[in-house]
Amino acid sequence: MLNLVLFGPPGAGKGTQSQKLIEKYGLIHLSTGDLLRSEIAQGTELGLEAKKLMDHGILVPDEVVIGMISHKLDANKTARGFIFDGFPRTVAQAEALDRLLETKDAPISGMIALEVPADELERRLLERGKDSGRPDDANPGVIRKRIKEYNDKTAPVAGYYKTQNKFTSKDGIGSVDEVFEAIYKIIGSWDAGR
Ligand code: B4P
Repeated sequence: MLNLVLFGPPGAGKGTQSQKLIEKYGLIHLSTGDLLRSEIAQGTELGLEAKKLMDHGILVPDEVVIGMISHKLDANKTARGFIFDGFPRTVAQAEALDRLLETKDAPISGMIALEVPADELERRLLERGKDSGRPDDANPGVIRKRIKEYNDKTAPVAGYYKTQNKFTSKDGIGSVDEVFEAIYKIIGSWDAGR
């Protein structure tokens, strides 16, 4: 089973690369951002609460996203593996994910972190905001808040996987295909080492 955590700041290319990885490996894509936006679109109570935070670039509470992921893991018991995109975003989420996967005897294979400088992140997200309809992509102040949330609360998650020897970092600058090729090689090196 391949269980990949795709990591990086907002706009690093996690969602973009996830689409290519799904095609290549037939994995189930679990994006907490997409799951939350689906709750918002359906107008659920969870979605309404999440929207208030997301529109300001603030992380939603750990228990909300952990509950969503747990539900999705249970609903996909026969999956070949998962891409975790935008999750875990805090150390508490990372610990909860390990506990959930322990019960399924299917640990995280590795984390790949995409490194992109803040000015390029802002440029990409504002560009996407022109037609994505996402309020959090349209406002430079909200984008900077998201990057600050990442630096304060999410960046320490890398250390969590480093202590487990599961962390690999990759430059996220370059064409989408060039970044994908590099990710593909990293995953291949895990297979070779096992
Ligand atoms: P997400 O939906 O996860 O949003 P994101 O980080 O902005 O997306 P992503 O990083 O995947 O975008 P990508 O680079 O692919 O989260 C949104 C919000 O939901 C959060 O702020 C938070 O409030 C909440 N949330 C989600 N998960 C949570 C959790 N676990 N805990 C708490 N709160 C949570 O794409 C960006 C743009 O860059 C695209 O337009 C793309 O075309 C472009 N791009 C990608 N690769 C490129 C490349 N190589 N070159 C040039 N452009 C590129």
